[in-house]
Amino acid sequence: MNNRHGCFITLEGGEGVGKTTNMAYITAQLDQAGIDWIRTREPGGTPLAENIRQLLLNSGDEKPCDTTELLLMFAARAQHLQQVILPALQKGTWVVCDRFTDASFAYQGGGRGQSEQTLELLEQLVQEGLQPNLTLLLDMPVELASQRVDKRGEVRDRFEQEQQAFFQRVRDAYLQRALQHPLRFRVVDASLPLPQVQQQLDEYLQPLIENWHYSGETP
Ligand code: Z5A
Repeated sequence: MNNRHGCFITLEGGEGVGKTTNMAYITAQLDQAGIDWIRTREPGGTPLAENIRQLLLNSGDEKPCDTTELLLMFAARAQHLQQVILPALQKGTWVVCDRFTDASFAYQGGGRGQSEQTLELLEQLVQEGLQPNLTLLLDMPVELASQRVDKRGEVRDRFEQEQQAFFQRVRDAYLQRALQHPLRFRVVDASLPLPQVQQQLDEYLQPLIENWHYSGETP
């Protein structure tokens, strides 16, 4: 039984920046390093939270108002934290999560205009101070990311149907978050070919892995 807490890694970025694609690369690196990990996502990660995800992404005729959307995001997060993330970290398992609270600051804050104070209040209520050890922000111009989503050819969900100006505000809010939290955030140029994106991910991931192996400390 491991008596150390696992590391909590989050992947962030606008639509189509390559979070799903690169998640597999990150977990392969953890496998290579002999680290136990789970992969999860937000909104979602438990049966209840996945139901909330469905309400959020495909709400049908009744569109949630902005406050409903915000509260549902944090309701799903509270469940996900209690049921999945915290138990895993406490067992010494690393958690790699596709989006977390920075997405709420970017989408509900930057995108929809919810105030930073409201977001911070909910963050404190739900997380009680817990923060990721490392947040990898995949960043690229909005237009290029949108072209990648188009190429994928899937039906667009409620968020993906937003206009370019919305995604530009989301991108700006993410970059602002990275400036506000320089110790935790690493910004990755996601517009580059995949091998070069993964080279950057390695640069940020390996120190965390080495630190875990050699010092026995979670930074
Ligand atoms: N949301 C929110 O509002 N508030 C919150 O608090 C949270 C979430 C947690 C669902 O998220 C929505 O919830 C999200 C924000 C909101 N909506 N949006 N937009 P999601 O993560 O499930 O949905 P998503 O952001 O739309 O993810 P995605 O569309 O699956 O994109 P991705 O995972 O970042 O990209 P990908 O599928 O890995 O890559 C896109 C395509 O590009 C694909 O065909 C790849 O093969 C290709 N690709 C990837 N990397 C490259 C490189 N380097 N070169 C060339 N092509 C590449």
